[in-house]
Amino acid sequence: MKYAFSELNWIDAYKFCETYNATLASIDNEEENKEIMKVIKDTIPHELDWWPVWIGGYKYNDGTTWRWISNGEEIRYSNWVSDQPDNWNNQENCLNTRYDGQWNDLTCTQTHYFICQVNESPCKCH
Ligand SMILES: [Ca+2]
Repeated sequence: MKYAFSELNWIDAYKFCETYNATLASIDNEEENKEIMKVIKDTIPHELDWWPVWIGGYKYNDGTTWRWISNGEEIRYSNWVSDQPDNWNNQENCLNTRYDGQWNDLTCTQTHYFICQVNESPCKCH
């Protein structure tokens, strides 16, 4: 299950999700990307197609690898805008998606809507 919430910076959005035993949403395939687009369309007020929405991707310390905060795994499926990620001003380390389902890297301190993901299973039994 995925839910959208109001505007926070990336790390505060992550902490907010955690207080509900959730995490910032991850996207592993096109189907899940469409699911996130639907959550955005259904729940987040928007005026422009590029309205950013935080999801759970972040750039790892090596400066190039992107990972999901939900499980620490490297991002495999991606749907970047054609000229992204551009690491604009050398400070864009957090992942957002948009109304049109395309991704961009942005500065983590920006405040945006965000999407929490509640895991189906109550425990990760490993
Ligand atoms: Ca960017």
